[in-house]
Amino acid sequence: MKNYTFAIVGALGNVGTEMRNILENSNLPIGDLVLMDIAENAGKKVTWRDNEITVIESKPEAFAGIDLAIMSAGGGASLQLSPEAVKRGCVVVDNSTAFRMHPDHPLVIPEVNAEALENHNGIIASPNCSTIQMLVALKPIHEKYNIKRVVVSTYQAVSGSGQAAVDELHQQTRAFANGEEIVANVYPHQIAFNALPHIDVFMENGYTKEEMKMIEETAKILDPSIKMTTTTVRMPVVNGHSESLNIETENPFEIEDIRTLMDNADGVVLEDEPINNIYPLAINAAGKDPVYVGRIRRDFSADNALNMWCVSDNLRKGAALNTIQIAQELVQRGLVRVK
Ligand code: 3JN
Repeated sequence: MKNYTFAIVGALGNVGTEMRNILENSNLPIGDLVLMDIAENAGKKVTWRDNEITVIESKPEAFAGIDLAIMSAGGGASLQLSPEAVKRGCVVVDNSTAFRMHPDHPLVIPEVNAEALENHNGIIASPNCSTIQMLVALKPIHEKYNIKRVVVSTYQAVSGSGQAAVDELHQQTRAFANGEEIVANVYPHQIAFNALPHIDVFMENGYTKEEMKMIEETAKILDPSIKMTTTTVRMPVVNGHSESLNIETENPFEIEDIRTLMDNADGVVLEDEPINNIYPLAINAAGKDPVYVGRIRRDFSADNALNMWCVSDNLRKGAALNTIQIAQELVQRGLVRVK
């Protein structure tokens, strides 16, 4: 098999670091790995598979000779750099909002809609972390029972806001324990010992942008006829997003069959023995690949309805791992080429 030159853009960020870790043990045919980041980080050295790699600045010319770039550099950088990369023959898998809702670019979760990759134009978008874990769990239920409506509440980890937020949670927790003043910089309020119903900016319709991302991305990836409402909440958890999903289907189901579906679903691990205190937990999901599902039970307040609890590492399946799985699909399907 041909060996490809890969690049990670945003290689020193939270997600870029996960990308490097995952690629270290992947079986992707990587000839060379190029690491790019902002100008201030150029020249830094990183060890990868026993080699020392010098980080270079992410700029248009840097993409010459690269076959596939996985990018987690933020929406602005991606908007500017991705078309330049494609011009130079590089396929881009992008983790930001920049191209997610653009009709020309596929938005892909390999377990859900890998076939959307077939007609890519050089740029493939990876969804928001909260969308990814939810749709990995919803896809098998939708296929068999036709989902009509979903009510979602998220409990999101601070790592979704970057390393500064992780540091702030630790700092505030220490300050609290020491009886010192608590200072909030990253969020508008204290995050330690609190829950903030506010992720990303507020929109005119009263939803946050994070909430609207989940709704719009679900329509593009799974089915625009699914009705959905969302509340996204930031929790004092370092890593691992949790979600409460209330699901109504068109067709009647046995709850035991939902459990079987989840047990057999691609990318899902069922953890559902409440009698033994076994259900998905963020602290157990952190550092792992699967989407964990549990607390599956009938919602007696509506016809054909159920509740479940869904947890995954937001930096792995929610970001780095999904982009790398997309890269794997592209390699397997012979799609590492720009038309
Ligand atoms: O807050 C979270 O838990 C998820 C954060 C997502 C995020 C944060 C900054 C920029 C995104 C995203 O992936 O939707 C972006 C972006 O893509 O622009």
